[in-house]
Amino acid sequence: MSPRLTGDESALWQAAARVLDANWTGAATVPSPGLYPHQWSWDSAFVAMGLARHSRERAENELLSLFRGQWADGLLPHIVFNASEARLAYFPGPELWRSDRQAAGPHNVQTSGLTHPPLHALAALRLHEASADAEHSRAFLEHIYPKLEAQHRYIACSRDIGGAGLMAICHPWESGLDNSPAWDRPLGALQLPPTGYAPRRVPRNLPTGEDYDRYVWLVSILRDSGYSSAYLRDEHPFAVEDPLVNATYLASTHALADIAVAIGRDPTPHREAADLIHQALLARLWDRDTGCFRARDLRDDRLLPVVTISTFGPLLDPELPGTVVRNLVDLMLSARFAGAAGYPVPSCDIQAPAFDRGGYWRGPTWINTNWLLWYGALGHDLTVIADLLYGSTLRLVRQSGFREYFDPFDGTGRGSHDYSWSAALILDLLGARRAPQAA
Ligand code: 2M8
Repeated sequence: MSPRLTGDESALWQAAARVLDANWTGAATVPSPGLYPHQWSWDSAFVAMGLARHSRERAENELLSLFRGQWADGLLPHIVFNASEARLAYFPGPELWRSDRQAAGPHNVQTSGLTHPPLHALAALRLHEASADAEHSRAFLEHIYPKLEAQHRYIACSRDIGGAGLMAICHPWESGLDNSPAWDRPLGALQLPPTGYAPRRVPRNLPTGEDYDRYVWLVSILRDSGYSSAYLRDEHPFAVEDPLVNATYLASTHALADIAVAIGRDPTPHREAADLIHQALLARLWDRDTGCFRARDLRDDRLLPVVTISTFGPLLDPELPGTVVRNLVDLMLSARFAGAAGYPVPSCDIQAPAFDRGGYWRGPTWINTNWLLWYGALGHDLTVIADLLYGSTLRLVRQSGFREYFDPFDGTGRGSHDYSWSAALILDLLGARRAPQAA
């Protein structure tokens, strides 16, 4: 394979790098300047992986800026607010979360009180793998390792609500797949008091109204508990184990073990934790009857009915049994997903009643989920699947630009323009095949 980019790939590379340069605030990268003007957690993990191939220094700063918001108990918040942005630039802003009034909240920065899929150890490891300066890279790993360990300790201590080793999310926003139809049932079961919690008009298009009331109410009761782990475990009405979230948790736990090896620490505790997550994914979220992974609602101990893009997350598990891998590949290629979508992979089963080709996380194709499946497929030597995902992802941005999400049938771009993770992950995809080194 040629180490050089083709002319067309170079143009794409430069366009992606321009998006990241424009979205850089001096300390971190905003997902999109108009719609999301602060720092989001899993966005920054994806962005750091792209920056690793463009500007190594910024890649490190991206992660360190995010960890400035880490709470004393290890919680890595899903939003770190940029104080220089207008108070109303994004709803909900710091006033909903009140992190500055929490004993464990960080001192110099305001944050949300939820977390996000924990991809950060994997991002740190990929920075290391893409680095040309081994000594500098190891020093960075030494610096970030305790922060990553604290993040994973928080998840193990406060989010293993089901008691089997998996991470529970306590709000749809924690999944990153905010409006996924998978959450319709647990959200619908909430008994909201008769008050409107969210403004009727939020400064964005989707989702609005009733969804937002439920989202904001969930935050307010969590905040009123003081973000207490005991409250989360025993009382909070939304607690779900999601396959994609747990697959990122597993991939990052393996990455923590690899980082430990790289800096001369003992990887054993992380390998043991990874084994527990691997076992629990299969025991609790694999639905043998229908051959797919589903999210489990911990409040009624049932698997949720809708099959979404999350079902493919466990491809990130290097030890996933061959029969399970084959089931997932068949499902991915079937008319429920890639087989009927010109621009795979749709974020929801096309044949599900809730599928909506333009609905936020309810059907469109996203670059980050394509990237996760591509990365997982490579781990299982599924080169045909990896090539399909690589090609269809590049085709989306060539046709429609670095949009937030895309129509899975005709590739039309939707949501914000110049979206950071869409650009960053294109750099990573191109770089993985024909890497120019980061500056
Ligand atoms: C979306 O989530 C935020 C809430 O956190 C929102 O809807 O306002 C999701 O797409 C999420 O995955 C993403 O991290 C965030 C910023 O890009 O936007």
